[in-house]
Order: sequence, then structure tokens, then C-alpha cells
Amino acid sequence: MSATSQANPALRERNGGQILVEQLRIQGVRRVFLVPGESYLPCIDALYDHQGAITPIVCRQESGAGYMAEAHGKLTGEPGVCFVTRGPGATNASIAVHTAFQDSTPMILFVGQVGNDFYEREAFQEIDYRRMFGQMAKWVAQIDRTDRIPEFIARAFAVATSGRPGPVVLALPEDTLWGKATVPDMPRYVRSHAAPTPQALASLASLLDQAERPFLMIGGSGWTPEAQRQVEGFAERFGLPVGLAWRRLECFDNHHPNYAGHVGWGMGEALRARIRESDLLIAVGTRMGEATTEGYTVVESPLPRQRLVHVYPDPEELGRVFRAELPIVADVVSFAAAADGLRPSRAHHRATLVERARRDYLDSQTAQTAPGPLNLNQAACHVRERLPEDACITVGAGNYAVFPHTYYRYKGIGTSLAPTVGSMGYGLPAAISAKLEHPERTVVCYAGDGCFQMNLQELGVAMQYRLGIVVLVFNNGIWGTIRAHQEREFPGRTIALGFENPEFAELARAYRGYGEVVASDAEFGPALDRALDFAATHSMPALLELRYDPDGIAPGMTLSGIRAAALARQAAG
Ligand SMILES: Cc1ncc(C[n+]2csc(CCOP(=O)(O)OP(=O)(O)O)c2C)c(N)n1
Repeated sequence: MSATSQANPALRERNGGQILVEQLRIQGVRRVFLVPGESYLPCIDALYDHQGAITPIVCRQESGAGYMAEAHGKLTGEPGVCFVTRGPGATNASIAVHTAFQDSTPMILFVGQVGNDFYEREAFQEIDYRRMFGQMAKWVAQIDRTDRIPEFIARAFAVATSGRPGPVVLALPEDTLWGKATVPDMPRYVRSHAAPTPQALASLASLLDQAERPFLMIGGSGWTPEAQRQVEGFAERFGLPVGLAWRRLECFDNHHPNYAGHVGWGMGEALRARIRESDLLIAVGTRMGEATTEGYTVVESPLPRQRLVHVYPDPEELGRVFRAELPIVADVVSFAAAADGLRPSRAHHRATLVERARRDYLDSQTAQTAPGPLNLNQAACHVRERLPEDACITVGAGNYAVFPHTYYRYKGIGTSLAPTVGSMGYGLPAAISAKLEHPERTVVCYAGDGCFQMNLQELGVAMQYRLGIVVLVFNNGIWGTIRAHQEREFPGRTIALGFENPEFAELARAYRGYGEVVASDAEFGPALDRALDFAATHSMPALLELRYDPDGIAPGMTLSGIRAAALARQAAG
């Protein structure tokens, strides 16, 4: 060993796996989600030397592992880290990469790769990850030299967290991992920020002075409790009703008197009209995607009818879909800090605007009726009253998710994990990730019977790591959302959307958890108490299977009603 390498312990010879894992530790990684594979064995071996600092969470399927890492990114703002094997592991994990991309979540996926001695022969499980992940990752690279691992990892952290956050995929050829190098580590990455200019803030203040019906729309990622408080103050001072972009329910306290509701598919007419008719729309952190804008109708593309102030961390997004009168390149933290210093230059009379918006929101939270003895609207209201304020609610995709999204009141970062991309199977892995990160919090996963069965194998992870999560499975025996679409477009021609279900409560018991079937309103409250109590005292999963009339497909909506309306439309020609 040379004198230099003795002075700097990092400068000893290490294999690629050791360099990589030590670099992760320097970057502050505390937990990695993985399904093991022989293609990245040196990384697994290197974890042996970092026990206590980096916990490997051994998952059952790569989509579960990937979703957990993505949820970790949402919860902490730091990249969630996932390791999967080459080929089949990577393809299984791809759903989480796509989720992280559309949801703008920092995440790093490490994938094994064939050695450079075999590449381009379609060797065993070989895929070109640059092409495979090209459209759904912020950056895809292959580390072809052992001595460049620190450089690539440092860059991966910077890329995943900068501007609009997103996923990075790094492929790890076998020779890179087994090879040895004497190379210094890179220091921990430093996060960059984009802040609004004084001119932009002055223009914003002037637009606010002129506006009569402004609306503040909040979304995206990167929010902190401090930024949320600052934006609350901004909304209060300027008399702004606040809406949350589609499934970004954790970005603003729903209890706040300025909060006006969840913007996007299925929103009430009052909220829709309020945004459409606003004379100044300030969108902060959100891309205002298809779901949020209800197919670019509430905010029209390319030229919105509202005067638009669009605050976004990535300049390439500004002007891409919407022409803003005032585009501002800023991340949410920097914008919130700057907005904290803004004061109205003249009195405004928007208190009634805010009060009316709030009243409409609260009205929308009165439980609607539903067919059958178990009314999910009432159950969702009960959950709202029963859970502590800092509880985390997770969902995947399906109409069942509309119940918590309509009736629950979320209170800031970490209280909602919901894929804006609408990918099924997310709720359970996300709940596991949330409970790992916040063991003291109550975590409740809402899952459709279809959604749950996409990743139910991860119950094994909840069991293994003693995670007292509560899972509510919505058993209607159909892929309900698609059935609703079917009835709307092809009324009465029901096919290919039903399934026979297992006994979910028994499944939970097989995983040494608690399981109970609930089939009526009267049963729901006591059963929820028992599930919460079991999860808290045994640190094991508890599951309630909710059997309900499939006709009650969403708040205020029945399948029979959708069918009748579609048939009437057809009859009218
Ligand atoms: C991974 C994935 N596959 C398919 C879909 C299309 N999809 C959206 S909702 C849905 C049905 C969900 O069924 P379930 O979980 O039982 O909930 P329900 O709609 O019945 O409430 C399907 C198949 C999707 N969004 N994601």
C-alpha cells in the first residue's frame, strides 16, 4: 500500500461493489430496497460491511421494491434507492421508474448488467438500458469503469434531485462490480436551488393587485413544512383560495381556511368553475397535467383563458404546454421563501372569495348515499375522524381511491402517498415504505381488490420487518374503474372485468397479521378500531376486507346510473 493510500483510507483498493456501497453511505443513504440477483452480487456482499448504517429491505418482487424506493423519495425528498437484477428484474421494476418520472420523484435504480466482454451478443438477460428506460428516466447510464463509480453516483444524486426531480437508472456491468480500483470517494452532493428574481416577484405582486378572482394551485414535489407554512401565509395575506393538483394532497394543509379542494378528474362543479373563471391563476410546482386540468379544459393548452403565473423548477416545462403571462423558474422551497416576503400594496376584498371556496369544499365532504349495507362514503368520513392528524394514507389506482381523496383531510408532507401516474399496486409497497420511515405514525393503505392483488406478496415484507400497517381492501369483485368506463362507452356489454377473490382476511392471517371482513356500516367503526389496535400493539399488518355493493362505484355515482345515462344518450341518437 502506498503512503498516500495509508493517509486516506478511501484510497485503498476496493472492488466495484464496495466502492458503490461506500459511496451510497457518503450520500446519506440509510435504506435500500432490493430483490437480489447474481448479476450484482458484489453490491450485496458490500452491504455486509455497512450493517447498522444501511438497511437492506428484502422485497418479494421488483415492482414492490421499486415502488417502495419511489415512496421513500416522496417521503424524504432524497432519492429512494433500489437494486434489481438485470433483464427480468429491470423489467419488473420499470413501473416504479415510470411512476417516479411522471410523479417527479427522486429515485435511483441500480440494475445489474452483463459484462463488457459479452455485451451486444444478447447475452443472458441482456438489455440496453439506455434504450429501455430512455423515455422514462431523467438519466440512464452504464458505469463501464470501476474507477468512475464515485463520479457516476454523485452525479446520479445531483440529477435525481435537481430541477424537476426524477429517476436515474445506472446499469452495473459485472466487470465493473468485480473489478478493482484505487479511487477516492466523492463528497456528498449539494442540492442546487432556482429562485425567483426580484423583477419576477414585483410582476407577481402587481398581477395580484389587479386580480379580482385569483386562484393558487399547488403541486409537484420538493415541499417542506417550512415552505408550506410560508405559502399558507402568502395565501392568507393575498386572499387566495388554494387548490391541490391531482393527487398532490400532501402539499397544503387541507384544514387550512384557504384550502378549496382537490383539482382534477372528478372535482365538483363549484371548484371547476372557480378555476376556469379565475382571472389570475398562480400555479406553483405543478406541471398542470392532463388529470389536473381535466384534459386541458380547466386550464386550456396552449393558451389559457386565465392570466397565468407558472412557477416551476425546470425552464423547459415553462411554455411547453401552457403559455404563461409570467413564467418563473423556481423550485417550491425558493418560491415559498420569496413569497413570504411579499405584502399586498393595497387592500383587497377577497375574504368572501376564500370563505365561499372553503364552504364549497366542506360541503363536498358530506357523506353521500350509496347502495347496500356498507356505505364507503360514510366509512371514509369515519376514517377522517378516527385517524391522528399525522397519519399516512396510501393508495394505488382505482375508483376506491376517490373515497379517501374526497373525504379525508390531509395535513402536510408524509400524510398522502398517491401515484399521480395512476399505477396500480402502489398502495401496499408505499405503506411499507412509510412505516419504515415513520414507525411512530399510523399508516393506512387503501387498496382495491384488483390493486391489492398486483403487489400483495409484499405483505411478506410487512411481516418480516414487523410493520404495523393497516390495509383496507375494497372488495367489489371487479376492475371497477374500467367497468365504469365500459358502461359509459358500451352500456350493458359487460365482459372481461370480473374476478373471483380469495379470502383476503385469511391471507392476512397467513402472513401472521390480523384479518376481518366488514360488510355493513355498523361493523366498520369497531373493526377499524380492532385493526388499528392490532397493528399498533403487535407491529404486524392488519387487514379489513370491505365487502360492498359494486354498484356504488364512486362518491355519488352508481354503475347502473352510468349505464342508464349512456343508454339514454344512445336512444337519443
Ligand atoms: C398497472 C396498471 N394496470 C392497469 C391499469 C388500468 N386500471 C386503472 S383502474 C383499474 C381497475 C382497478 O380495480 P380495483 O383495484 O379493483 O379498484 P376499483 O376500480 O374496482 O375501485 C385498472 C385495471 C392501471 N392504471 N395500472
